[in-house]
Amino acid sequence: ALDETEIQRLRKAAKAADKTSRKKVRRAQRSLEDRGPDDADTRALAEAARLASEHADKLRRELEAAERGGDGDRDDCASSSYPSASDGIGGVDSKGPLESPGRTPPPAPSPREKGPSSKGGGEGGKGQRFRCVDRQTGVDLAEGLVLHRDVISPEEEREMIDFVDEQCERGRRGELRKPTYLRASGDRSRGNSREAVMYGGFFDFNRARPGRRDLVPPFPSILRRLVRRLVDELGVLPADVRPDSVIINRYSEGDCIPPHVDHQSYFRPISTLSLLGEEPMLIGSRFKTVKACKWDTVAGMSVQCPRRSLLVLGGNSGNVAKHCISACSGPRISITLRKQPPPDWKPDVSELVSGGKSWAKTGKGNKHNIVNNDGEGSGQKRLRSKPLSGSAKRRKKMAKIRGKERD
Ligand SMILES: O=C(O)CCC(=O)C(=O)O
Repeated sequence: ALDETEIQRLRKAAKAADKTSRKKVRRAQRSLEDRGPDDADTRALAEAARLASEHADKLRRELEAAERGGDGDRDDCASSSYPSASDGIGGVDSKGPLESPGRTPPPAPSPREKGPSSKGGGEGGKGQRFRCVDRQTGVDLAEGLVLHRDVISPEEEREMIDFVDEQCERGRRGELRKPTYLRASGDRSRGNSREAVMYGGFFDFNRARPGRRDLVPPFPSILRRLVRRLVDELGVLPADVRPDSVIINRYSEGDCIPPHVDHQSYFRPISTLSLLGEEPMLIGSRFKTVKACKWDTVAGMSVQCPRRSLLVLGGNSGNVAKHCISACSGPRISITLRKQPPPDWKPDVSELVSGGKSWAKTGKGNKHNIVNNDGEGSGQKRLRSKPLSGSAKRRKKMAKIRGKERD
């Protein structure tokens, strides 16, 4: 295992390599736009970008292994670097000059995964892919995981941040129809003040599954534009899994989202766009809690989510592996896009029973640390036999009194 000084050195080197790699990718991308894919300079710059990106990935993996205490090969985890210059806005086709020779073949679609997109992204070969074989099960937890950098421009990111800030501000003032805006609160989320805004369909945090669609507003134009960009223009999300619901999470420093798998009724892939801050997402099958709001993978890997990048979780990464974000080092916004089950979808009866029971037993059925404050909003009876806390009892009593006064 490396000592702290060596880890520091590695951290610095990894950061510098990442910066260099991005610079080279940007130069290659500019050359691609200005001079075209067949130009000799473009090809040279693309090759330089590919090498720099490979080097940065290697250092990042070494750092991750060192930070985990030197047993980096506990699971067989790696990222295969795809040519980032062909990624994102203005990118070339995956068969273009920036193709990396040693890339891994695209994985076979999982049963829940819809067919390949013609332009790439989820299946077609663009973006950065990963591999992380759980030694115990032999399952590649990262199959179907793809990172696409720079899917929006810095200006577009600014516009989205302003939009989210405005919505959160309105939510805090109680101006958004409940339960569009939710904020983590109460015991279960101590130290976690993540805010969430939803469009297109309600996600019932208490039961960790989709709720009624009409409880929250449809996509505003800025999100419709985003979906058009990702599906129609870049093809990084498949057209037949066009997202129709979104949860925007606004994290402050120290906020987190615990390990969870998205409800099985959502179509895969799901995807998450990172804005404002760069944080790692942990993806794995077994986690250990280091302290409140901080996890480490026992079987899994950490994927850095740069600003303006889209992390696509399809295949095993969306269906089998759990994902989480440990306490953020600063503010971060994520826009998680999902295609909901059909409007007539109902949870399985077994899920209703066991979901309710397990929640009552463990008191932590809410994997996301956010408590619905929709009151009667969800239209579904709350499956809860856990004794109410003092403040909940008082709230219930006050609601009863108010109800009587209204009568
Ligand atoms: O913030 C993220 O990137 C992940 C969000 C997420 O996992 C969720 O909303 O379920």
